[in-house]
Amino acid sequence: SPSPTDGVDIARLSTSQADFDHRLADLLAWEGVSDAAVQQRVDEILAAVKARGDAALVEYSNRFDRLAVTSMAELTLSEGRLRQAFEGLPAEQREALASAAERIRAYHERQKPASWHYTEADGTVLGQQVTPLDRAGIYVPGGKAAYPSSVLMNAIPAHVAGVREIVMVVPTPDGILNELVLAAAYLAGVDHVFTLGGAQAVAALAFGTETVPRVDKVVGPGNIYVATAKRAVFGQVGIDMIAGPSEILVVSDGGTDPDWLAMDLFSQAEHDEDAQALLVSWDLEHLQAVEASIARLLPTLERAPIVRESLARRGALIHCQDRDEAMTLINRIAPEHLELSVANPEGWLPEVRHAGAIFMGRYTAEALGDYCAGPNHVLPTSGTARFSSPLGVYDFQKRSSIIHCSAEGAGDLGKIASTLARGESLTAHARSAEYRLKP
Ligand code: HSO
Ligand code: ZN
Repeated sequence: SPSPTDGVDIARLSTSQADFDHRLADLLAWEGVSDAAVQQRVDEILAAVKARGDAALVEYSNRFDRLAVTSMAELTLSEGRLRQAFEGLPAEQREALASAAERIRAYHERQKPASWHYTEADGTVLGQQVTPLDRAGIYVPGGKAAYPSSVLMNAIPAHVAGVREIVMVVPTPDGILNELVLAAAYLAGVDHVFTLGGAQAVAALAFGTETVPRVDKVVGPGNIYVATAKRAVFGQVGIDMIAGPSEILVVSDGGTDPDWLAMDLFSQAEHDEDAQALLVSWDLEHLQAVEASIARLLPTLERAPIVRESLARRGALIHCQDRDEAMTLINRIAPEHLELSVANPEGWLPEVRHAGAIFMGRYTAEALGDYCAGPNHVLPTSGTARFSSPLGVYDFQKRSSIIHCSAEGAGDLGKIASTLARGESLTAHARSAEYRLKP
């Protein structure tokens, strides 16, 4: 396996190690939300907001965000305030945000599914009608993890889907507003913004209060209180997913500049100490070169302490035998982000079965997708790409089945239905179908 380099604490794995399967499993293991004490606190907060509405929101905001407000009016931002935030940005930031929003919009327009129907020979029409949710709620975290890009990624698909009202909540610890977050909300067409956070914000969205409109689905990432609250309200409202820490798997054929790859790994690792950055290659010298780049570049990072911790906790450089073994690893890991830093990424694509987003070739840094390429950056984490997809327009819509029987069709179907209904001893079903049989 690759040799250790001074100063970089990162696991070095090789598929040839006898305990490789175990080590990989340990590395990938991630415990989701399951803390009894948190659960109890969250249940209390949900119950209080349900029972006392706005008054509970004011109390919790004062307590948890260290505010001194007396009414929900002080926790409500006007559309004018959002516009002011947008217009107050330096031109370069305003233009970058606007171009990103435009590209995200264009991409998601393509996702819009069409309603469809078909007509059978006897005139019966069958189909599916797609309709948007009435209201969507977007949770935006405060503080360190307040990402304006995530506001765009959550709100734009909702808007494209045709959602009538988009309600955003964002905490303001110590009363500090994030101008970029507000500007992004303005650009993305958010209708209402409340400066609320934590489980109380999720409760407000899920149950509604005197001021906060009740939504049909709550989306967006948050801390353990937010995640636990989303889990608890699921069923009364929809939720998107419970996101784990961000991850990247880079597969390199040895032909990409090691500095580029080191920085790609850092770009995920700097999100937080539990983020996961993995590199797979069958080229041992190349792995060693990337490791040297990591050692040299890491001290130059603003967030070096977070990156160092993340690489030590959950990072790895993995040596495999060949391309096929790399492909097996991809599908086993089912990464949130997959970078195929190889000569012919198209040749790999048909075999990639599980990945949230696939970044093709040496030039496609994950960072481009995180901000502005167009596809969504809200992606399935922790191996859930095995069964789920990026956040998209389809998450803000639902489908209704359409059945329109002709007289003739009702006759044919009536016979089948009546036979099956009598088999189930449901005679009202049978007679309802039989009324419509041809004489
Ligand atoms: N990589 C993050 C998204 C993000 N990156 C936001 C920067 N800002 C999760 O996919
Ligand atoms: Zn990122």
